[in-house]
Formats: sequence, C-alpha cells, structure tokens
Amino acid sequence: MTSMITIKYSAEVAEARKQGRALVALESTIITHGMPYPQNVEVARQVEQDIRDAGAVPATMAVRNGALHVGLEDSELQDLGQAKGVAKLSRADFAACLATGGTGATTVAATMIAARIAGISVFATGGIGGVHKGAEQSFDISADLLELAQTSVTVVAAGAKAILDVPKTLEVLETQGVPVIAYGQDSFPAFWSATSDLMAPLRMDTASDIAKSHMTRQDMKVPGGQLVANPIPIDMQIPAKELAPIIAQAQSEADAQNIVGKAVTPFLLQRIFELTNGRSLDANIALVRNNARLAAKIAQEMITR
Ligand code: PSU
Ligand code: MN
Repeated sequence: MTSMITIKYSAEVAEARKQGRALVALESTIITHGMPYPQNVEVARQVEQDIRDAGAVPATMAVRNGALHVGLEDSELQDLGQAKGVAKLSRADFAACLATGGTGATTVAATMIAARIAGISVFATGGIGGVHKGAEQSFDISADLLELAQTSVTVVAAGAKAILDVPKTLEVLETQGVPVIAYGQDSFPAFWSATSDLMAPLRMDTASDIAKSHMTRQDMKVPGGQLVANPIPIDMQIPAKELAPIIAQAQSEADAQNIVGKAVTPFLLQRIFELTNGRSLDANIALVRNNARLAAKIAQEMITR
C-alpha cells in the first residue's frame, strides 16, 4: 500500500535530514491557541532560532490542506499565526484532518505522533496537557499523557501548569509508566514557578543522561516517551501565590460558561493572559526558550551515540 500521508518537509528540515543533523520537533497549538498574535509568531521564530543557536534544527509541525508539514517556511508560520478557527489536533482527530484535506495545529500528543513519523526523537514545548482540576467529575484528562505512554519521543516541558491538578497528573503518568525527569533539581517544576511542593519521580543533571535513558528504553522495547521537566529560569518565575487567585477565577469562569472538552485549556490560558495583563506571557516565553535549548542538547547527544 502506498502511504496515505502527504509529508512536506521545509527546505531547512530536508537539508538537515540529508546531513543527518539533530532535529527538534516543535508544536503549533502553542502558536494558534496558546499565545496571542503577533507575539505567537515572534516567539515561534525566536524558539526556532534558539534551537539553531544550540546546534540543532527546528521542525515545527502543523497540518495545512491535508499535508503534514515537518518544519514551516517563514510565510507558512506567519499564515498560521494569524489564521482564525484553526483546528486543535490531538490523537483522535489528527488522521481525520489529514484525510479530509483540513488545516490544524498540533498539540503535544499530535506533535509526538508527527515526530515519530518524521523520525524525530526530541520535542520541546512549554507545558503539557494533564489532569484538570475537578477531573473526578469531568473526566478531563489530556490525551498528551496517554501519548507519552505509547510514543517514543522525549518531551521537554516546564512541568505542569497550575491550571491542572498536578498531583493527579503525576499519578496518571506513573500509572502509564512514563518516566518524569526533573532536570537539575529534585522538585517537580510548576511551569511559572521553578519548584513545587512535589518531588519529581526522577532527576537527571545532564542532557547526555536523558538521551541515554531514552535510548535504553528503546533497546528494551518499552514503548512510550519521557517527560523532561525543565524549571523556568529563576529570575523569570512568577510566585505560585500570586497566580493562585487568578487561576481560580479563570477556572470558575470556565465552569460558569460551561466550557468543556478541548476548549478548556485555550480558555484558561487566554483568561490568565488577560488577568495578568500579559505578564504570564513573558514567563511563558522564557520557559519555552529554555526548553528549546535543552532539547537541542539532548537531540545532539542522541546523534553522537
Ligand atoms: N499547556 C500550556 N500551553 C499550551 C498547551 C497546554 O501551558 O499551549 C496546549 C498544548 O498544545 C497541549 C494542549 O498539548 O494545550 C493540551 O490540550 P488539552 O488539555 O485539551 O489536551
Ligand atoms: Mn482536555
């Protein structure tokens, strides 16, 4: 059977593949649903450049007119950043979007699938989806967690956002057998804050150990990826105490307006951005860039082995 998937590599990614260079996957939901225009496009460009400066090649994933793009040209990134009503793709609807000629942005789950298809083992993002507060009623558990359990991609994130129930998120990751590795510290980082009251299950201090651990799991034929929790640079963090009332307000608005399903996370992110007068965004940008640099190091360590 011929492949049903149309893959478009950007010129830069195609060249990197020929040369066997280290690639780092990037998601696009953070561009379409995670940050406002025009900062979303500026940040996406900056993060790509951070990866280049750290010696690897960025591959931003998205679906455009039914083609899976592995790496976006500058004009394509500009388009996506301004487009309205772009689908937010996860494991459940990714194939349907490709099959029906649709356009969509990839979440963590869909980006992991795209990375596997393109043979990329490392992926940098800001925060992953997780178990939402009140999940015992809503059953809202992100498909990102289940993807980590089955797709062999190392995901570098800044821990989990306080919009989530972080202890429950860690429980699900443990149940699903996902290695959760704090980078350079014992505490599990909490997105806007470098530390939380929770210990990370694992700690590693070098990109080389993280790469070795990924490859060891592959040799053992254990399916699934790793979650690397990289703390936000200390000088950029926002104390959890300051954000707690804002998150609580955003959450109660979401409940009052009956926001459900995939609309929940974008709604909360947008309200927190508004309620902090954009301050949450500066921290968000700093941590994504920090994750991109670490991911670039890990990707290069994998190649030299
Ligand atoms: N968390 C963030 N920023 C984001 C997202 C999550 O701090 O942009 C996005 C990611 O693309 C993630 C998705 O994969 O939201 C999770 O959505 P859901 O909770 O609906 O699974
Ligand atoms: Mn959800």
